Amino acid sequence: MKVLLLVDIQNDFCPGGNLAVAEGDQIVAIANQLISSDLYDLIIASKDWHPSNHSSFLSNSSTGIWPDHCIQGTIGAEFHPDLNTKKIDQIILKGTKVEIDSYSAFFDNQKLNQTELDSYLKAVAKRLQISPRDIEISVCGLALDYCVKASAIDAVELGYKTELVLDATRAVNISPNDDLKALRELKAKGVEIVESRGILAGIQREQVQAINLEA
Ligand code: VGL
Ligand code: ZN
Repeated sequence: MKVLLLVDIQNDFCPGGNLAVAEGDQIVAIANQLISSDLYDLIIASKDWHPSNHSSFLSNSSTGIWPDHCIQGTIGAEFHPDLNTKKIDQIILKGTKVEIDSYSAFFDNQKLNQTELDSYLKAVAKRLQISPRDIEISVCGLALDYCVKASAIDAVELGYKTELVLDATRAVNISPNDDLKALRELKAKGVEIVESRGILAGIQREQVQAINLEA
């Protein structure tokens, strides 16, 4: 079965937001194509969802490194307004604990706690009597060098077949080559790097064949 994981496609990570990622909004149209492709059995979206006193904020803590962002209930924490949210089956909130940050949609940064995502997917696998390896997760969203990377690495380490949709992600790039570093790390961990047109062409080919068979 195929799962689409949309990581943190929220206003604060898009141009104009409090932790804006360059061109972050340009992934929305691609994410929407994937969402409406009918290729996915399950569509899951994570939200960075911080309390206003979160320790990852420069404003709150000497160890904080980020501007205030994705504060629970604010516009900045909402999905980008153009994202097609109608087909999202499950929303995973992360970064909700004051003391600890959570880049991954699966675990916090110290792996002390997990979100409900892994147990949810494992329950689905059990119900379908398939192994985690038969669950294929396509990961896209923001930002490549933080939450997308962490989510994809956890996915592959938890035993899911995992791919990153390269044109449906953008990096913060605090250092110029953080995006390339992230891609290298993902590849080394066994995450496949793909483009949306390859994914979408797959279904187009299948549709063409089906039409030919009917003729
Ligand atoms: C993110 C930094 C802080 C992300 C979240 O979604 O990539 N990055 N919080
Ligand atoms: Zn955050």
